[in-house]
Amino acid sequence: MLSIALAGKPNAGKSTFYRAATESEVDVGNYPFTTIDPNRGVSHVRTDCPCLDREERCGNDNCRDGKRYVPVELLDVAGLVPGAHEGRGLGNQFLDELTNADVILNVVDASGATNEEGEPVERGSHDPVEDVDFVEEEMDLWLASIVERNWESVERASRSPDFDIDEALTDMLTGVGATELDVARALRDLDYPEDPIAWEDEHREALASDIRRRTKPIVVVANKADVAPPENLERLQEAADLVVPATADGELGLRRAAEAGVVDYDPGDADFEIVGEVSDDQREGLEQIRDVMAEHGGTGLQTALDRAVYELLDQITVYPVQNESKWTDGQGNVLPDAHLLPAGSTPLDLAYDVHSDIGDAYLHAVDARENRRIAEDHELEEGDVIKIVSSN
Ligand SMILES: Nc1nc2c(ncn2[C@@H]2O[C@H](COP(=O)(O)OP(=O)(O)OP(=O)(O)O)[C@@H](O)[C@H]2O)c(=O)[nH]1
Ligand SMILES: [Mg+2]
Repeated sequence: MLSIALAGKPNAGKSTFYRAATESEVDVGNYPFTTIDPNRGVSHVRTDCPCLDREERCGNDNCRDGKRYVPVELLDVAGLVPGAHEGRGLGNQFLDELTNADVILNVVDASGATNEEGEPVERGSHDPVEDVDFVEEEMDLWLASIVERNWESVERASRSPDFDIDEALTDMLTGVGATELDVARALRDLDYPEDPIAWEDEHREALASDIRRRTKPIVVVANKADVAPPENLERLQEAADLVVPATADGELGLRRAAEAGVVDYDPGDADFEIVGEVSDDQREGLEQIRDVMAEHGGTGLQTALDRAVYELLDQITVYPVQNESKWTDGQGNVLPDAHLLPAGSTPLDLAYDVHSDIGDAYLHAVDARENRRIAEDHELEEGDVIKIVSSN
Protein backbone atom coordinates (compact mmCIF):
# COMPACT_ATOMS: atom_id res chain seq x y z
CA MET A 1 0.00 0.00 0.00
CA LEU A 2 1.21 3.52 -0.73
CA SER A 3 2.33 5.30 2.40
CA ILE A 4 1.64 8.97 3.11
CA ALA A 5 3.22 10.64 6.12
CA LEU A 6 1.98 13.72 7.96
CA ALA A 7 5.00 15.74 9.03
CA GLY A 8 5.47 19.25 10.28
CA LYS A 9 6.07 21.28 13.37
CA PRO A 10 4.25 20.51 16.62
CA ASN A 11 0.69 21.76 17.15
CA ALA A 12 -0.01 22.29 13.42
CA GLY A 13 -2.92 19.85 13.26
CA LYS A 14 -1.30 16.61 12.04
CA SER A 15 -3.20 14.41 14.45
CA THR A 16 -6.45 16.25 13.76
CA PHE A 17 -5.90 15.55 10.05
CA TYR A 18 -5.11 11.92 10.86
CA ARG A 19 -8.16 11.55 13.08
CA ALA A 20 -10.46 12.92 10.41
CA ALA A 21 -8.83 11.06 7.52
CA THR A 22 -8.66 7.66 9.21
CA GLU A 23 -11.74 8.02 11.46
CA SER A 24 -9.75 6.78 14.42
CA GLU A 25 -9.21 8.22 17.87
CA VAL A 26 -5.81 9.72 18.63
CA ASP A 27 -4.79 12.53 20.99
CA VAL A 28 -5.11 16.11 19.84
CA GLY A 29 -4.11 19.08 21.99
CA ASN A 30 -3.23 22.76 21.79
CA TYR A 31 0.37 22.30 22.94
CA PRO A 32 3.55 20.91 21.32
CA PHE A 33 4.35 17.19 21.31
CA THR A 34 0.87 15.87 21.95
CA THR A 35 1.90 12.97 19.74
CA ILE A 36 4.99 11.00 20.74
CA ASP A 37 4.51 7.50 19.35
CA PRO A 38 3.54 7.40 15.69
CA ASN A 39 -0.02 6.56 14.61
CA ARG A 40 -0.45 4.39 11.57
CA GLY A 41 -3.81 3.86 9.89
CA VAL A 42 -5.75 3.56 6.68
CA SER A 43 -7.11 6.53 4.78
CA HIS A 44 -8.27 6.84 1.18
CA VAL A 45 -7.76 8.76 -2.01
CA ARG A 46 -10.87 9.57 -4.02
CA THR A 47 -11.44 8.99 -7.70
CA ASP A 48 -14.32 8.38 -10.11
CA CYS A 49 -15.42 4.74 -9.99
CA PRO A 50 -15.70 3.02 -13.39
CA CYS A 51 -19.23 1.99 -12.35
CA LEU A 52 -20.30 5.53 -13.29
CA ASP A 53 -20.09 4.31 -16.89
CA ARG A 54 -22.52 1.45 -16.19
CA GLU A 55 -26.20 1.50 -15.55
CA GLU A 56 -25.89 0.57 -11.89
CA ARG A 57 -23.48 1.62 -9.18
CA CYS A 58 -21.13 -1.18 -8.12
CA GLY A 59 -22.13 -1.35 -4.47
CA ASN A 60 -18.55 -1.84 -3.28
CA ASP A 61 -17.95 -0.80 0.35
CA ASN A 62 -15.42 1.76 -0.89
CA CYS A 63 -17.75 3.26 -3.48
CA ARG A 64 -20.33 5.87 -2.54
CA ASP A 65 -22.51 6.54 -5.50
CA GLY A 66 -19.59 6.49 -7.92
CA LYS A 67 -17.10 8.19 -5.61
CA ARG A 68 -14.45 5.54 -5.23
CA TYR A 69 -12.21 5.56 -2.15
CA VAL A 70 -8.92 3.73 -2.62
CA PRO A 71 -6.98 2.71 0.52
CA VAL A 72 -3.60 4.25 1.33
CA GLU A 73 -1.57 4.15 4.50
CA LEU A 74 -1.46 7.32 6.60
CA LEU A 75 1.21 7.96 9.19
CA ASP A 76 1.06 10.62 11.91
CA VAL A 77 4.34 11.32 13.65
CA ALA A 78 5.64 13.57 16.41
CA GLY A 79 6.19 17.24 15.58
CA LEU A 80 9.42 18.34 13.98
CA VAL A 81 11.39 21.34 15.29
CA PRO A 82 14.40 23.10 13.74
CA GLY A 83 17.50 21.07 14.61
CA ALA A 84 15.55 17.78 14.81
CA HIS A 85 18.14 16.02 12.63
CA GLU A 86 20.65 16.72 15.41
CA GLY A 87 18.29 15.40 18.05
CA ARG A 88 16.43 18.58 19.07
CA GLY A 89 12.83 18.25 20.28
CA LEU A 90 12.01 14.58 20.08
CA GLY A 91 15.09 14.10 17.94
CA ASN A 92 15.55 12.22 14.75
CA GLN A 93 13.93 8.99 15.83
CA PHE A 94 10.70 10.06 14.13
CA LEU A 95 12.51 11.38 11.09
CA ASP A 96 13.43 7.72 10.77
CA GLU A 97 9.69 6.93 10.89
CA LEU A 98 9.43 8.77 7.56
CA THR A 99 11.84 6.33 5.91
CA ASN A 100 9.10 4.23 4.34
CA ALA A 101 6.85 7.10 3.32
CA ASP A 102 6.28 7.61 -0.40
CA VAL A 103 5.13 11.20 -0.02
CA ILE A 104 4.99 13.79 2.76
CA LEU A 105 2.15 16.10 3.74
CA ASN A 106 3.79 19.01 5.53
CA VAL A 107 1.03 20.32 7.77
CA VAL A 108 1.57 24.02 8.43
CA ASP A 109 -0.41 26.24 10.81
CA ALA A 110 -1.37 28.91 8.30
CA SER A 111 -2.95 31.06 11.01
CA GLY A 112 0.50 31.94 12.36
CA ALA A 113 -0.76 31.33 15.90
CA THR A 114 2.02 28.91 16.88
CA ASN A 115 5.74 29.65 16.86
CA GLU A 116 8.46 27.47 15.31
CA GLU A 117 8.42 25.21 18.37
CA GLY A 118 4.64 24.83 18.16
CA GLU A 119 3.91 26.98 21.22
CA PRO A 120 0.77 29.13 21.06
CA VAL A 121 1.48 32.77 20.20
CA GLU A 122 -0.69 35.68 19.06
CA ARG A 123 -2.43 34.89 15.79
CA GLY A 124 -0.53 36.14 12.76
CA SER A 125 2.68 36.76 14.70
CA HIS A 126 4.57 33.75 13.30
CA ASP A 127 5.36 33.52 9.60
CA PRO A 128 4.17 30.08 8.38
CA VAL A 129 6.37 30.31 5.28
CA GLU A 130 9.32 29.54 7.58
CA ASP A 131 7.65 26.25 8.47
CA VAL A 132 7.63 25.23 4.82
CA ASP A 133 11.37 25.73 4.47
CA PHE A 134 12.61 24.25 7.69
CA VAL A 135 10.78 20.95 7.26
CA GLU A 136 12.45 20.49 3.88
CA GLU A 137 15.80 21.44 5.37
CA GLU A 138 15.45 19.05 8.29
CA MET A 139 14.56 16.21 5.96
CA ASP A 140 17.50 17.00 3.69
CA LEU A 141 19.94 17.14 6.61
CA TRP A 142 18.52 13.97 8.07
CA LEU A 143 19.12 12.15 4.79
CA ALA A 144 22.59 13.73 4.57
CA SER A 145 23.39 12.27 7.99
CA ILE A 146 22.35 8.81 6.76
CA VAL A 147 24.64 9.22 3.74
CA GLU A 148 27.46 10.45 5.98
CA ARG A 149 27.03 7.56 8.41
CA ASN A 150 27.28 5.02 5.61
CA TRP A 151 29.99 6.69 3.58
CA GLU A 152 32.76 4.52 4.98
CA SER A 153 31.16 1.47 3.37
CA VAL A 154 31.14 3.27 0.00
CA GLU A 155 34.82 4.14 0.44
CA ARG A 156 35.57 0.53 1.32
CA ALA A 157 33.68 -0.77 -1.71
CA SER A 158 35.53 1.71 -3.93
CA ARG A 159 38.78 -0.22 -3.38
CA SER A 160 37.35 -3.18 -5.24
CA PRO A 161 38.28 -3.30 -8.97
CA ASP A 162 34.65 -3.72 -10.09
CA PHE A 163 33.40 -0.77 -7.99
CA ASP A 164 30.37 0.96 -9.42
CA ILE A 165 29.24 4.17 -7.70
CA ASP A 166 25.63 3.84 -8.91
CA GLU A 167 25.40 0.39 -7.43
CA ALA A 168 27.03 1.34 -4.13
CA LEU A 169 24.76 4.35 -3.65
CA THR A 170 21.65 2.41 -4.64
CA ASP A 171 22.53 -0.22 -2.01
CA MET A 172 22.85 2.53 0.57
CA LEU A 173 19.68 4.41 -0.40
CA THR A 174 17.13 1.67 -1.17
CA GLY A 175 16.23 1.86 2.53
CA VAL A 176 14.84 5.37 2.04
CA GLY A 177 12.96 4.36 -1.09
CA ALA A 178 15.48 5.35 -3.77
CA THR A 179 15.62 3.21 -6.90
CA GLU A 180 18.54 2.64 -9.23
CA LEU A 181 16.95 5.18 -11.57
CA ASP A 182 16.69 7.83 -8.81
CA VAL A 183 20.39 7.40 -8.04
CA ALA A 184 21.39 7.48 -11.71
CA ARG A 185 19.40 10.67 -12.26
CA ALA A 186 20.77 12.30 -9.13
CA LEU A 187 24.36 11.52 -10.14
CA ARG A 188 23.71 12.89 -13.61
CA ASP A 189 22.59 16.22 -12.10
CA LEU A 190 25.46 16.59 -9.65
CA ASP A 191 29.14 17.47 -9.88
CA TYR A 192 31.17 15.12 -7.74
CA PRO A 193 34.68 13.68 -7.47
CA GLU A 194 35.30 10.33 -9.13
CA ASP A 195 36.86 8.88 -5.99
CA PRO A 196 34.44 8.54 -3.02
CA ILE A 197 37.32 9.26 -0.65
CA ALA A 198 37.53 12.76 -2.12
CA TRP A 199 33.83 13.54 -1.47
CA GLU A 200 33.26 16.49 0.87
CA ASP A 201 30.21 17.12 3.08
CA GLU A 202 28.83 19.48 0.43
CA HIS A 203 28.78 16.65 -2.14
CA ARG A 204 26.97 14.34 0.26
CA GLU A 205 24.50 17.09 1.16
CA ALA A 206 23.77 17.83 -2.49
CA LEU A 207 23.22 14.12 -3.15
CA ALA A 208 20.96 13.85 -0.08
CA SER A 209 18.72 16.77 -1.00
CA ASP A 210 18.44 15.57 -4.60
CA ILE A 211 17.46 12.07 -3.44
CA ARG A 212 15.09 13.54 -0.84
CA ARG A 213 13.23 15.50 -3.53
CA ARG A 214 12.86 12.35 -5.61
CA THR A 215 11.89 9.96 -2.84
CA LYS A 216 9.99 12.19 -0.41
CA PRO A 217 8.10 14.79 -2.42
CA ILE A 218 6.12 17.23 -0.29
CA VAL A 219 2.60 18.65 -0.40
CA VAL A 220 2.17 21.66 1.87
CA VAL A 221 -1.13 21.58 3.75
CA ALA A 222 -1.97 25.15 4.78
CA ASN A 223 -4.06 24.08 7.77
CA LYS A 224 -6.29 26.15 10.05
CA ALA A 225 -7.46 28.02 6.94
CA ASP A 226 -10.63 28.78 8.95
CA VAL A 227 -8.68 31.22 11.14
CA ALA A 228 -5.78 32.11 8.83
CA PRO A 229 -5.24 35.69 7.59
CA PRO A 230 -5.81 35.59 3.79
CA GLU A 231 -2.37 37.05 3.13
CA ASN A 232 -0.78 34.07 4.88
CA LEU A 233 -2.60 31.70 2.56
CA GLU A 234 -1.51 33.73 -0.45
CA ARG A 235 2.13 33.81 0.62
CA LEU A 236 2.09 30.09 1.36
CA GLN A 237 0.74 29.42 -2.13
CA GLU A 238 3.82 31.15 -3.50
CA ALA A 239 6.27 29.46 -1.16
CA ALA A 240 5.99 25.93 -2.53
CA ASP A 241 4.94 24.10 -5.68
CA LEU A 242 1.96 22.31 -4.26
CA VAL A 243 -0.01 24.01 -1.48
CA VAL A 244 -3.50 23.00 -0.37
CA PRO A 245 -5.47 25.23 2.03
CA ALA A 246 -7.29 23.06 4.57
CA THR A 247 -9.23 22.84 7.76
CA ALA A 248 -8.54 19.54 9.49
CA ASP A 249 -10.82 20.58 12.32
CA GLY A 250 -13.62 21.30 9.85
CA GLU A 251 -13.25 17.90 8.21
CA LEU A 252 -13.30 16.23 11.61
CA GLY A 253 -16.51 18.06 12.49
CA LEU A 254 -18.13 17.01 9.22
CA ARG A 255 -17.11 13.37 9.53
CA ARG A 256 -18.60 13.26 13.01
CA ALA A 257 -21.76 14.98 11.91
CA ALA A 258 -22.05 12.60 8.96
CA GLU A 259 -21.59 9.60 11.23
CA ALA A 260 -24.31 10.93 13.52
CA GLY A 261 -26.60 11.23 10.50
CA VAL A 262 -26.85 14.98 10.86
CA VAL A 263 -25.25 15.90 7.56
CA ASP A 264 -24.99 14.36 4.14
CA TYR A 265 -21.31 14.60 3.28
CA ASP A 266 -18.78 12.37 1.56
CA PRO A 267 -15.07 13.13 2.08
CA GLY A 268 -13.86 15.39 -0.71
CA ASP A 269 -17.28 16.91 -1.43
CA ALA A 270 -17.20 20.66 -1.98
CA ASP A 271 -20.27 21.16 0.21
CA PHE A 272 -22.68 19.29 2.50
CA GLU A 273 -26.32 19.26 3.40
CA ILE A 274 -27.80 19.36 6.88
CA VAL A 275 -30.30 16.50 7.03
CA GLY A 276 -30.85 15.92 10.76
CA GLU A 277 -31.84 17.79 13.88
CA VAL A 278 -29.18 20.28 14.98
CA SER A 279 -28.97 22.77 17.82
CA ASP A 280 -28.39 26.45 17.04
CA ASP A 281 -24.77 26.11 18.14
CA GLN A 282 -24.21 23.11 15.91
CA ARG A 283 -25.79 24.87 12.96
CA GLU A 284 -23.56 27.87 13.48
CA GLY A 285 -20.46 25.66 13.65
CA LEU A 286 -21.48 23.84 10.48
CA GLU A 287 -22.19 27.09 8.65
CA GLN A 288 -18.71 28.34 9.55
CA ILE A 289 -17.23 25.20 8.03
CA ARG A 290 -19.39 25.73 4.95
CA ASP A 291 -17.96 29.24 4.51
CA VAL A 292 -14.38 27.94 4.54
CA MET A 293 -15.31 25.16 2.12
CA ALA A 294 -16.93 27.62 -0.26
CA GLU A 295 -13.72 29.60 -0.37
CA HIS A 296 -11.43 26.64 -1.01
CA GLY A 297 -13.65 24.09 -2.76
CA GLY A 298 -13.90 21.79 0.27
CA THR A 299 -12.06 21.17 3.54
CA GLY A 300 -8.85 20.41 1.65
CA LEU A 301 -8.01 17.09 3.33
CA GLN A 302 -9.16 14.89 0.47
CA THR A 303 -7.61 17.29 -2.03
CA ALA A 304 -4.25 17.08 -0.27
CA LEU A 305 -4.30 13.27 -0.26
CA ASP A 306 -5.49 13.06 -3.87
CA ARG A 307 -2.95 15.52 -5.23
CA ALA A 308 -0.14 13.78 -3.33
CA VAL A 309 -1.01 10.44 -4.93
CA TYR A 310 -2.33 11.34 -8.36
CA GLU A 311 -0.23 14.42 -9.05
CA LEU A 312 3.07 14.16 -7.17
CA LEU A 313 3.36 10.38 -7.27
CA ASP A 314 1.67 10.21 -10.68
CA GLN A 315 -0.44 7.15 -9.85
CA ILE A 316 -3.39 5.68 -11.73
CA THR A 317 -6.23 3.49 -10.44
CA VAL A 318 -6.78 0.20 -12.20
CA TYR A 319 -9.49 -2.39 -11.49
CA PRO A 320 -8.70 -6.09 -12.05
CA VAL A 321 -11.74 -8.30 -12.67
CA GLN A 322 -12.30 -11.94 -13.57
CA ASN A 323 -15.43 -11.54 -15.66
CA GLU A 324 -14.84 -8.99 -18.40
CA SER A 325 -18.48 -8.42 -19.26
CA LYS A 326 -19.89 -8.20 -15.73
CA TRP A 327 -16.76 -6.61 -14.24
CA THR A 328 -16.90 -9.05 -11.32
CA ASP A 329 -14.62 -11.35 -9.38
CA GLY A 330 -15.32 -15.09 -8.92
CA GLN A 331 -17.94 -14.34 -6.25
CA GLY A 332 -19.90 -11.90 -8.36
CA ASN A 333 -18.65 -8.74 -6.62
CA VAL A 334 -18.61 -5.85 -9.08
CA LEU A 335 -15.28 -3.97 -9.33
CA PRO A 336 -14.02 -5.64 -6.15
CA ASP A 337 -10.52 -4.12 -6.06
CA ALA A 338 -8.82 -0.90 -6.97
CA HIS A 339 -5.04 -0.90 -7.45
CA LEU A 340 -2.83 2.18 -7.44
CA LEU A 341 0.03 1.86 -9.91
CA PRO A 342 2.55 4.34 -11.29
CA ALA A 343 1.50 5.90 -14.61
CA GLY A 344 3.02 3.93 -17.45
CA SER A 345 2.30 0.57 -15.78
CA THR A 346 1.35 -2.35 -18.03
CA PRO A 347 -1.07 -5.28 -17.65
CA LEU A 348 1.91 -7.39 -16.57
CA ASP A 349 2.70 -4.90 -13.79
CA LEU A 350 -0.92 -5.12 -12.70
CA ALA A 351 -0.72 -8.93 -12.71
CA TYR A 352 2.29 -8.82 -10.39
CA ASP A 353 0.57 -6.27 -8.18
CA VAL A 354 -2.42 -8.61 -7.79
CA HIS A 355 -0.14 -11.53 -6.89
CA SER A 356 3.34 -12.63 -7.88
CA ASP A 357 1.90 -16.04 -8.89
CA ILE A 358 -0.50 -14.33 -11.31
CA GLY A 359 2.39 -12.32 -12.70
CA ASP A 360 4.50 -15.45 -13.17
CA ALA A 361 1.63 -17.27 -14.90
CA TYR A 362 0.54 -14.24 -17.01
CA LEU A 363 -0.76 -15.14 -20.48
CA HIS A 364 -2.58 -12.06 -21.72
CA ALA A 365 -4.95 -9.27 -20.67
CA VAL A 366 -8.34 -7.99 -21.77
CA ASP A 367 -9.51 -4.39 -21.57
CA ALA A 368 -13.01 -4.98 -20.16
CA ARG A 369 -14.37 -1.59 -21.24
CA GLU A 370 -13.54 -2.27 -24.88
CA ASN A 371 -13.71 -6.02 -24.58
CA ARG A 372 -10.49 -6.52 -26.51
CA ARG A 373 -7.13 -8.06 -25.88
CA ILE A 374 -4.34 -5.65 -25.10
CA ALA A 375 -0.60 -6.10 -25.50
CA GLU A 376 1.67 -6.90 -22.59
CA ASP A 377 3.40 -3.52 -22.94
CA HIS A 378 0.17 -1.53 -23.34
CA GLU A 379 0.16 1.49 -21.00
CA LEU A 380 -2.76 1.36 -18.60
CA GLU A 381 -4.86 4.42 -17.90
CA GLU A 382 -6.81 5.83 -14.97
CA GLY A 383 -10.03 3.87 -14.52
CA ASP A 384 -9.06 0.89 -16.67
CA VAL A 385 -10.94 -2.33 -15.93
CA ILE A 386 -8.69 -5.27 -16.80
CA LYS A 387 -9.08 -9.02 -16.91
CA ILE A 388 -5.79 -10.86 -16.50
CA VAL A 389 -5.68 -14.29 -18.08
CA SER A 390 -3.08 -16.55 -16.48
CA SER A 391 -2.17 -20.20 -16.73
CA ASN A 392 -3.21 -20.94 -13.14
N1 LIG B 1 -8.82 26.52 14.06
C1 LIG B 1 -8.32 25.31 13.76
N2 LIG B 1 -7.68 24.60 14.69
C2 LIG B 1 -7.19 23.39 14.34
C3 LIG B 1 -7.35 22.87 13.02
N3 LIG B 1 -6.75 21.65 12.98
C4 LIG B 1 -6.24 21.43 14.22
N4 LIG B 1 -6.49 22.45 15.05
C5 LIG B 1 -6.12 22.59 16.48
O1 LIG B 1 -4.71 22.67 16.58
C6 LIG B 1 -4.27 22.06 17.81
C7 LIG B 1 -3.19 21.04 17.53
O2 LIG B 1 -3.75 19.94 16.85
P1 LIG B 1 -3.03 18.52 16.78
O3 LIG B 1 -3.77 17.74 15.75
O4 LIG B 1 -2.87 17.90 18.13
O5 LIG B 1 -1.60 18.95 16.23
P2 LIG B 1 -0.30 18.05 15.93
O6 LIG B 1 0.33 18.65 14.74
O7 LIG B 1 -0.65 16.61 15.88
O8 LIG B 1 0.58 18.37 17.22
P3 LIG B 1 1.77 17.49 17.90
O9 LIG B 1 1.28 16.09 18.07
O10 LIG B 1 1.99 18.17 19.18
O11 LIG B 1 2.93 17.60 16.98
C8 LIG B 1 -5.51 21.48 18.45
O12 LIG B 1 -5.97 22.40 19.43
C9 LIG B 1 -6.49 21.36 17.29
O13 LIG B 1 -7.82 21.41 17.71
C10 LIG B 1 -8.06 23.66 12.06
O14 LIG B 1 -8.26 23.29 10.89
N5 LIG B 1 -8.53 24.86 12.49
MG1 LIG C 1 -0.03 15.05 16.98
